[in-house]
Amino acid sequence: MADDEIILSELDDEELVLQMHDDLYDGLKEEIEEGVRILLDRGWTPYDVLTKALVAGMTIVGADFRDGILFVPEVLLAANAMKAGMAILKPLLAETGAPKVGKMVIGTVKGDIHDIGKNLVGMMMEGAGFEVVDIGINNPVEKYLEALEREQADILGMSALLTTTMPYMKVVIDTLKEKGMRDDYIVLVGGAPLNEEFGKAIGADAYCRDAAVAVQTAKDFIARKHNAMA
Ligand code: B1M
Repeated sequence: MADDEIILSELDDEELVLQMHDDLYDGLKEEIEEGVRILLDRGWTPYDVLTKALVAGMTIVGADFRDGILFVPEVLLAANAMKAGMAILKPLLAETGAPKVGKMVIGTVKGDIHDIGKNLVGMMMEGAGFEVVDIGINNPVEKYLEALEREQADILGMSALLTTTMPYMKVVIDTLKEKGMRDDYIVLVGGAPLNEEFGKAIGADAYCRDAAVAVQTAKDFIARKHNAMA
């Protein structure tokens, strides 16, 4: 072992989180997995590990990607390391044993292959007791419609990370309207380039800034639906 090799388990929490940001930046999958396990062993909640170590690290990657310091291959490695960390957290976040409160079909829109945020939303929704059917990335309107009908879903969740793909959400909502299906579903949208105004303009029920907001919004809408039915 080299003298200067960092032993993750010897770092205190703050140092370890900073080191994990660096490791995520460098796409070091095994180190990220180890870091996640250490924080969990130290009593961190899965949610704190997710937000403070992984999501915060990915924000740094995003800024440097935007500024041309990182390029697609490096960002892919970082995304891969992030996914490995998320895979450890997923069962823990889902471990509520709560009865299913509703069903959501979620997917990234046509032309868009970003899926980390969508996966995170799916995980958090499952953790909150929702049944989640993830239809993946690059979804044309037909795939959303088919999944919604097949799954008898309560909620449609759409994700878009590109300014060029976010307008496609309106295509999906307009198609639901044309087919007289719009009122059958709660439509929630999210993704970094969206905002509240955009959500309203395209006719979604709500824009969700992050996964925690998505969970709370979904719960609120399901409660309203149940009250209306009662
Ligand atoms: Co892409 N990319 N990317 N990328 N990428 C962005 C989005 C970009 C902002 C980077 C930048 O320039 N700063 C930029 C878009 C610019 C724009 O549109 N104006 C960009 C670009 C340009 C591109 C390419 C075009 C690059 C190229 O090829 N030249 C290309 C597009 C390919 C395509 O889709 N057709 C591309 C490719 C890639 C990679 C493949 C390398 C990789 C994706 C890997 C993967 O997802 N499997 C990648 C990544 C990782 C990013 C950044 C760095 C990080 C995205 C991410 O995962 N964030 C991103 C920069 C950034 O966003 N800062 C960037 C972490 C994630 C947890 O956050 O996805 O926002 P986010 O999700 C949040 C909320 O938004 C919300 O909750 C989540 C959790 O809190 N949310 C929802 C998201 N979806 C929701 C759905 C809901 C509710 C809430 O439904 C109910």
